[in-house]
Amino acid sequence: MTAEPGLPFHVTSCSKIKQYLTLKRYNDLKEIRTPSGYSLDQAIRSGIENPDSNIGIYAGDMESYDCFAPVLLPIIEDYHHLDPGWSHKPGLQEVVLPDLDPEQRFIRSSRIRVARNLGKFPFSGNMTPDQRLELEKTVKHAFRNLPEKLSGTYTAFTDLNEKQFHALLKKGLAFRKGDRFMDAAGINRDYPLGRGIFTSRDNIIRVWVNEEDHLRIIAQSPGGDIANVFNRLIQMIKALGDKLDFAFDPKKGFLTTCPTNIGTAMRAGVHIHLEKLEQNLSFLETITRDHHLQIRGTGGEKTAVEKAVFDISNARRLGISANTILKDLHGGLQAIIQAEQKSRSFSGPGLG
Ligand code: DAR
Repeated sequence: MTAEPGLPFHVTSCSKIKQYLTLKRYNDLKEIRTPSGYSLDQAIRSGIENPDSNIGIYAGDMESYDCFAPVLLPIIEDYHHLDPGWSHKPGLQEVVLPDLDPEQRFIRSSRIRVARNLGKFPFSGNMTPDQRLELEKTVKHAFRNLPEKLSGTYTAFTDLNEKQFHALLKKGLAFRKGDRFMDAAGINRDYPLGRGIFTSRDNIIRVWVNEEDHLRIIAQSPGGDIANVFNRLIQMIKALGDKLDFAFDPKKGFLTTCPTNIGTAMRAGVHIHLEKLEQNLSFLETITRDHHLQIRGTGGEKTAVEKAVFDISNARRLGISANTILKDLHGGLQAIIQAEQKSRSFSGPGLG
Protein backbone atom coordinates (compact mmCIF):
# COMPACT_ATOMS: atom_id res chain seq x y z
CA MET A 1 0.00 0.00 0.00
CA THR A 2 1.56 3.40 -0.92
CA ALA A 3 0.70 6.65 0.78
CA GLU A 4 -1.12 9.29 -1.20
CA PRO A 5 1.16 11.98 -2.63
CA GLY A 6 1.83 14.70 -0.05
CA LEU A 7 1.38 12.56 3.06
CA PRO A 8 4.80 11.79 4.64
CA PHE A 9 4.22 8.08 5.43
CA HIS A 10 7.21 5.79 4.92
CA VAL A 11 6.79 3.42 1.99
CA THR A 12 7.32 0.43 4.32
CA SER A 13 4.73 1.56 6.90
CA CYS A 14 1.65 -0.66 7.41
CA SER A 15 0.11 1.55 10.10
CA LYS A 16 -3.61 2.19 10.40
CA ILE A 17 -3.07 5.91 9.89
CA LYS A 18 -1.40 5.25 6.55
CA GLN A 19 -4.37 3.08 5.62
CA TYR A 20 -7.10 5.50 6.75
CA LEU A 21 -5.65 9.04 6.69
CA THR A 22 -6.39 9.94 3.09
CA LEU A 23 -5.09 13.21 1.66
CA LYS A 24 -8.65 14.57 1.64
CA ARG A 25 -9.16 13.69 5.32
CA TYR A 26 -5.79 15.22 6.16
CA ASN A 27 -6.61 18.47 4.36
CA ASP A 28 -10.07 18.58 5.97
CA LEU A 29 -8.62 18.11 9.48
CA LYS A 30 -5.17 19.73 9.44
CA GLU A 31 -6.31 23.19 10.63
CA ILE A 32 -8.60 21.86 13.37
CA ARG A 33 -7.51 22.30 17.02
CA THR A 34 -9.20 20.67 20.02
CA PRO A 35 -10.16 22.93 22.98
CA SER A 36 -6.73 22.22 24.52
CA GLY A 37 -5.06 23.22 21.19
CA TYR A 38 -4.15 19.68 20.04
CA SER A 39 -3.68 19.20 16.29
CA LEU A 40 -3.80 16.29 13.85
CA ASP A 41 -0.06 16.76 13.16
CA GLN A 42 0.61 16.22 16.88
CA ALA A 43 -1.71 13.19 16.90
CA ILE A 44 0.10 11.41 14.03
CA ARG A 45 3.70 12.46 14.86
CA SER A 46 4.46 9.06 16.41
CA GLY A 47 3.22 7.19 13.34
CA ILE A 48 5.25 9.40 11.02
CA GLU A 49 8.47 9.07 13.05
CA ASN A 50 7.95 5.31 13.63
CA PRO A 51 7.00 3.67 10.31
CA ASP A 52 6.67 0.32 12.13
CA SER A 53 3.74 1.65 14.17
CA ASN A 54 0.70 -0.61 14.16
CA ILE A 55 -1.68 2.29 14.71
CA GLY A 56 0.33 5.54 14.57
CA ILE A 57 -2.07 8.00 16.19
CA TYR A 58 -2.73 9.11 19.78
CA ALA A 59 -5.50 11.29 21.27
CA GLY A 60 -4.43 14.46 23.07
CA ASP A 61 -7.69 14.87 25.01
CA MET A 62 -11.18 13.41 25.04
CA GLU A 63 -12.30 15.90 22.39
CA SER A 64 -9.75 14.46 19.93
CA TYR A 65 -12.16 11.57 19.37
CA ASP A 66 -14.75 13.99 17.98
CA CYS A 67 -12.45 16.53 16.27
CA PHE A 68 -10.49 13.82 14.39
CA ALA A 69 -13.35 11.29 14.09
CA PRO A 70 -13.03 11.02 10.26
CA VAL A 71 -9.69 9.24 10.73
CA LEU A 72 -10.08 7.84 14.27
CA LEU A 73 -13.44 6.10 13.75
CA PRO A 74 -12.37 3.89 10.81
CA ILE A 75 -9.19 2.99 12.74
CA ILE A 76 -11.24 2.10 15.85
CA GLU A 77 -13.78 0.01 13.87
CA ASP A 78 -10.96 -1.84 12.10
CA TYR A 79 -8.70 -2.44 15.11
CA HIS A 80 -11.53 -3.53 17.45
CA HIS A 81 -13.26 -5.61 14.71
CA LEU A 82 -16.58 -3.84 15.33
CA ASP A 83 -19.89 -4.58 13.62
CA PRO A 84 -22.11 -1.71 12.38
CA GLY A 85 -24.10 -0.18 15.25
CA TRP A 86 -21.34 -1.04 17.76
CA SER A 87 -21.26 0.50 21.19
CA HIS A 88 -19.44 0.22 24.52
CA LYS A 89 -21.00 -2.40 26.80
CA PRO A 90 -21.10 -1.28 30.45
CA GLY A 91 -20.94 -3.82 33.24
CA LEU A 92 -18.38 -4.22 36.00
CA GLN A 93 -19.69 -6.78 38.48
CA GLU A 94 -17.73 -8.95 40.89
CA VAL A 95 -17.60 -12.59 39.83
CA VAL A 96 -17.31 -16.09 41.30
CA LEU A 97 -15.07 -18.35 39.16
CA PRO A 98 -12.91 -21.32 40.21
CA ASP A 99 -9.13 -20.92 40.42
CA LEU A 100 -7.97 -22.77 37.28
CA ASP A 101 -4.57 -23.68 38.66
CA PRO A 102 -4.69 -23.87 42.50
CA GLU A 103 -1.38 -25.80 42.57
CA GLN A 104 0.24 -23.11 40.37
CA ARG A 105 1.64 -25.69 37.93
CA PHE A 106 1.03 -23.42 34.92
CA ILE A 107 -0.05 -19.87 35.77
CA ARG A 108 2.76 -17.84 37.32
CA SER A 109 0.75 -14.64 37.89
CA SER A 110 -2.49 -12.85 37.05
CA ARG A 111 -2.64 -9.15 36.18
CA ILE A 112 -5.68 -7.09 35.23
CA ARG A 113 -5.50 -3.36 34.50
CA VAL A 114 -7.74 -0.59 33.29
CA ALA A 115 -6.68 2.77 31.88
CA ARG A 116 -8.55 5.84 33.04
CA ASN A 117 -8.12 9.53 32.18
CA LEU A 118 -9.57 12.57 33.92
CA GLY A 119 -11.82 14.36 31.41
CA LYS A 120 -10.90 17.85 32.58
CA PHE A 121 -7.19 17.39 31.76
CA PRO A 122 -5.43 17.02 28.40
CA PHE A 123 -4.11 13.48 27.86
CA SER A 124 -0.52 12.43 28.57
CA GLY A 125 1.06 13.47 25.24
CA ASN A 126 -0.45 16.93 25.47
CA MET A 127 0.21 18.12 29.04
CA THR A 128 2.29 21.00 30.40
CA PRO A 129 4.51 20.32 33.45
CA ASP A 130 2.01 22.21 35.63
CA GLN A 131 -0.90 20.10 34.33
CA ARG A 132 0.98 16.88 35.17
CA LEU A 133 1.63 18.17 38.71
CA GLU A 134 -2.02 19.26 39.06
CA LEU A 135 -3.20 15.83 37.86
CA GLU A 136 -0.86 14.14 40.37
CA LYS A 137 -2.14 16.38 43.19
CA THR A 138 -5.76 15.60 42.25
CA VAL A 139 -5.30 11.83 42.31
CA LYS A 140 -3.13 11.92 45.48
CA HIS A 141 -6.10 13.57 47.22
CA ALA A 142 -8.32 10.71 46.02
CA PHE A 143 -5.78 8.12 47.26
CA ARG A 144 -5.77 9.73 50.71
CA ASN A 145 -9.55 9.38 50.94
CA LEU A 146 -9.96 5.73 49.96
CA PRO A 147 -11.86 3.27 52.19
CA GLU A 148 -9.59 1.66 54.81
CA LYS A 149 -9.52 -1.76 53.04
CA LEU A 150 -8.10 -0.09 49.88
CA SER A 151 -5.73 2.35 51.58
CA GLY A 152 -2.05 2.46 50.75
CA THR A 153 0.85 4.78 49.94
CA TYR A 154 1.75 6.95 46.96
CA THR A 155 5.41 7.31 45.92
CA ALA A 156 6.33 10.22 43.63
CA PHE A 157 9.37 9.33 41.51
CA THR A 158 10.82 12.82 41.99
CA ASP A 159 11.07 12.05 45.74
CA LEU A 160 13.45 9.14 45.02
CA ASN A 161 17.19 9.05 44.35
CA GLU A 162 18.60 6.80 41.61
CA LYS A 163 19.21 3.89 44.01
CA GLN A 164 15.73 4.05 45.56
CA PHE A 165 14.09 4.31 42.11
CA HIS A 166 15.91 1.26 40.74
CA ALA A 167 15.12 -0.73 43.89
CA LEU A 168 11.40 -0.05 43.29
CA LEU A 169 11.77 -0.74 39.57
CA LYS A 170 13.14 -4.21 40.33
CA LYS A 171 10.05 -4.91 42.47
CA GLY A 172 7.72 -3.68 39.73
CA LEU A 173 6.88 -0.67 41.89
CA ALA A 174 8.09 1.93 39.41
CA PHE A 175 7.86 2.38 35.65
CA ARG A 176 10.43 3.68 33.21
CA LYS A 177 9.91 6.19 30.43
CA GLY A 178 7.68 4.83 27.64
CA ASP A 179 8.95 3.38 24.34
CA ARG A 180 9.90 5.36 21.23
CA PHE A 181 6.30 5.38 20.04
CA MET A 182 5.20 7.07 23.25
CA ASP A 183 8.26 9.34 23.14
CA ALA A 184 7.35 10.69 19.70
CA ALA A 185 3.79 11.26 20.95
CA GLY A 186 5.04 13.50 23.78
CA ILE A 187 3.99 11.05 26.49
CA ASN A 188 7.48 10.92 28.03
CA ARG A 189 7.87 14.70 28.17
CA ASP A 190 9.13 16.02 31.58
CA TYR A 191 9.56 12.46 32.95
CA PRO A 192 9.75 11.76 35.92
CA LEU A 193 7.87 14.98 36.90
CA GLY A 194 4.32 14.16 38.11
CA ARG A 195 4.89 10.39 37.81
CA GLY A 196 4.48 7.92 40.63
CA ILE A 197 2.83 4.77 41.89
CA PHE A 198 0.14 4.10 44.52
CA THR A 199 0.46 0.71 46.23
CA SER A 200 -2.22 -0.81 48.46
CA ARG A 201 -1.19 -2.16 51.85
CA ASP A 202 -1.74 -5.77 50.67
CA ASN A 203 0.38 -5.03 47.56
CA ILE A 204 -2.34 -6.37 45.20
CA ILE A 205 -3.44 -2.98 43.87
CA ARG A 206 -1.12 -0.53 42.11
CA VAL A 207 -1.99 2.69 40.33
CA TRP A 208 0.49 4.18 37.87
CA VAL A 209 0.10 7.96 37.64
CA ASN A 210 0.89 9.91 34.43
CA GLU A 211 2.22 7.04 32.33
CA GLU A 212 0.61 6.38 28.93
CA ASP A 213 -2.69 7.37 30.52
CA HIS A 214 -3.38 9.49 33.59
CA LEU A 215 -4.11 6.32 35.57
CA ARG A 216 -3.34 2.66 35.05
CA ILE A 217 -5.28 0.89 37.82
CA ILE A 218 -3.73 -2.54 38.23
CA ALA A 219 -4.53 -5.61 40.34
CA GLN A 220 -2.03 -8.43 40.30
CA SER A 221 -1.25 -11.53 42.28
CA PRO A 222 0.83 -14.72 41.99
CA GLY A 223 -1.11 -17.71 40.62
CA GLY A 224 -4.24 -17.96 38.53
CA ASP A 225 -7.12 -16.80 40.74
CA ILE A 226 -8.23 -14.25 38.13
CA ALA A 227 -11.66 -13.82 39.77
CA ASN A 228 -10.12 -12.57 43.01
CA VAL A 229 -7.80 -10.21 41.13
CA PHE A 230 -10.75 -8.94 39.05
CA ASN A 231 -12.90 -8.36 42.16
CA ARG A 232 -10.16 -6.43 43.97
CA LEU A 233 -9.64 -4.30 40.85
CA ILE A 234 -13.36 -3.50 40.60
CA GLN A 235 -13.41 -2.32 44.23
CA MET A 236 -10.54 0.10 43.46
CA ILE A 237 -12.04 1.32 40.16
CA LYS A 238 -15.36 2.09 41.85
CA ALA A 239 -13.70 3.78 44.85
CA LEU A 240 -11.64 6.07 42.57
CA GLY A 241 -14.59 6.57 40.22
CA ASP A 242 -16.57 7.96 43.15
CA LYS A 243 -13.97 10.72 43.54
CA LEU A 244 -12.70 11.39 40.01
CA ASP A 245 -14.51 12.25 36.73
CA PHE A 246 -13.19 9.79 34.16
CA ALA A 247 -13.19 10.68 30.44
CA PHE A 248 -16.14 8.62 29.18
CA ASP A 249 -18.30 8.48 26.06
CA PRO A 250 -21.51 6.37 26.02
CA LYS A 251 -20.62 4.84 22.62
CA LYS A 252 -16.79 4.63 22.85
CA GLY A 253 -16.57 3.89 26.57
CA PHE A 254 -13.59 5.06 28.64
CA LEU A 255 -11.40 7.30 26.49
CA THR A 256 -7.65 6.70 26.40
CA THR A 257 -4.49 8.12 24.84
CA CYS A 258 -4.24 5.24 22.40
CA PRO A 259 -7.41 4.28 20.47
CA THR A 260 -6.54 0.59 20.96
CA ASN A 261 -7.47 0.89 24.63
CA ILE A 262 -10.86 2.63 24.54
CA GLY A 263 -14.05 0.95 25.74
CA THR A 264 -13.43 -1.11 28.85
CA ALA A 265 -9.78 0.02 28.62
CA MET A 266 -9.07 -3.32 30.26
CA ARG A 267 -6.30 -5.78 29.70
CA ALA A 268 -6.77 -8.98 31.70
CA GLY A 269 -4.01 -11.54 31.45
CA VAL A 270 -1.70 -14.09 32.95
CA HIS A 271 1.89 -15.20 32.71
CA ILE A 272 1.59 -18.91 31.96
CA HIS A 273 4.30 -21.56 31.52
CA LEU A 274 3.57 -23.68 28.43
CA GLU A 275 6.63 -25.83 27.82
CA LYS A 276 4.72 -28.19 25.48
CA LEU A 277 2.43 -25.77 23.68
CA GLU A 278 5.50 -23.64 22.94
CA GLN A 279 6.39 -26.48 20.56
CA ASN A 280 2.94 -26.35 18.97
CA LEU A 281 2.29 -22.63 18.57
CA SER A 282 -0.29 -23.03 15.82
CA PHE A 283 -2.46 -25.04 18.24
CA LEU A 284 -1.99 -22.42 20.98
CA GLU A 285 -2.88 -19.67 18.49
CA THR A 286 -6.07 -21.54 17.53
CA ILE A 287 -7.20 -21.82 21.14
CA THR A 288 -6.44 -18.15 21.88
CA ARG A 289 -8.21 -16.99 18.73
CA ASP A 290 -11.29 -19.06 19.55
CA HIS A 291 -11.50 -17.38 22.97
CA HIS A 292 -10.75 -13.82 21.76
CA LEU A 293 -7.35 -13.84 23.47
CA GLN A 294 -3.97 -12.57 22.31
CA ILE A 295 -0.44 -13.86 22.89
CA ARG A 296 2.38 -11.52 23.86
CA GLY A 297 5.97 -12.15 24.91
CA THR A 298 7.05 -12.51 28.52
CA GLY A 299 7.75 -8.78 28.83
CA GLY A 300 4.46 -7.80 27.21
CA GLU A 301 3.88 -5.89 23.98
CA LYS A 302 6.58 -6.28 21.30
CA THR A 303 8.79 -8.60 23.43
CA ALA A 304 9.91 -12.23 23.02
CA VAL A 305 8.73 -15.32 24.91
CA GLU A 306 11.38 -16.35 27.46
CA LYS A 307 11.61 -19.83 29.04
CA ALA A 308 8.16 -20.76 27.64
CA VAL A 309 6.41 -18.10 29.78
CA PHE A 310 3.66 -16.50 27.68
CA ASP A 311 1.66 -13.35 28.39
CA ILE A 312 -1.90 -14.25 27.40
CA SER A 313 -4.67 -11.65 27.65
CA ASN A 314 -7.91 -10.47 26.13
CA ALA A 315 -7.78 -9.27 22.52
CA ARG A 316 -11.08 -7.33 22.73
CA ARG A 317 -11.54 -4.12 24.74
CA LEU A 318 -14.52 -2.44 23.10
CA GLY A 319 -18.01 -3.68 22.29
CA ILE A 320 -18.01 -6.27 25.08
CA SER A 321 -18.29 -5.83 28.85
CA ALA A 322 -15.45 -6.25 31.34
CA ASN A 323 -17.25 -9.31 32.70
CA THR A 324 -17.30 -10.87 29.22
CA ILE A 325 -13.57 -10.22 28.94
CA LEU A 326 -13.03 -12.12 32.16
CA LYS A 327 -15.22 -15.03 31.05
CA ASP A 328 -13.30 -15.17 27.71
CA LEU A 329 -10.02 -15.30 29.64
CA HIS A 330 -11.23 -17.93 32.11
CA GLY A 331 -12.62 -20.18 29.37
CA GLY A 332 -9.54 -19.76 27.20
CA LEU A 333 -7.14 -20.55 30.03
CA GLN A 334 -9.16 -23.65 30.90
CA ALA A 335 -8.75 -24.90 27.31
CA ILE A 336 -5.04 -23.99 27.23
CA ILE A 337 -4.27 -25.75 30.53
CA GLN A 338 -6.17 -28.87 29.39
CA ALA A 339 -4.16 -28.92 26.13
CA GLU A 340 -0.85 -28.40 27.97
CA GLN A 341 -1.72 -31.10 30.53
CA LYS A 342 -2.57 -33.54 27.74
CA SER A 343 0.70 -32.81 25.94
CA ARG A 344 2.71 -33.22 29.15
CA SER A 345 0.98 -36.52 30.02
CA PHE A 346 1.87 -37.93 26.58
CA SER A 347 5.56 -37.02 26.82
CA GLY A 348 6.16 -36.17 30.50
CA PRO A 349 7.18 -32.72 31.75
CA GLY A 350 10.28 -31.36 30.08
CA LEU A 351 10.72 -34.39 27.75
CA GLY A 352 11.14 -33.75 24.01
N1 DAR B 1 3.06 1.34 19.52
C1 DAR B 1 1.91 2.12 19.03
C2 DAR B 1 0.70 1.85 19.95
C3 DAR B 1 0.17 0.47 19.85
C4 DAR B 1 -0.78 0.09 20.97
N2 DAR B 1 -0.07 -0.04 22.28
C5 DAR B 1 -0.18 0.84 23.26
N3 DAR B 1 -1.06 1.79 23.24
N4 DAR B 1 0.58 0.71 24.34
C6 DAR B 1 1.65 1.72 17.58
O1 DAR B 1 0.98 2.49 16.89
O2 DAR B 1 2.11 0.67 17.22
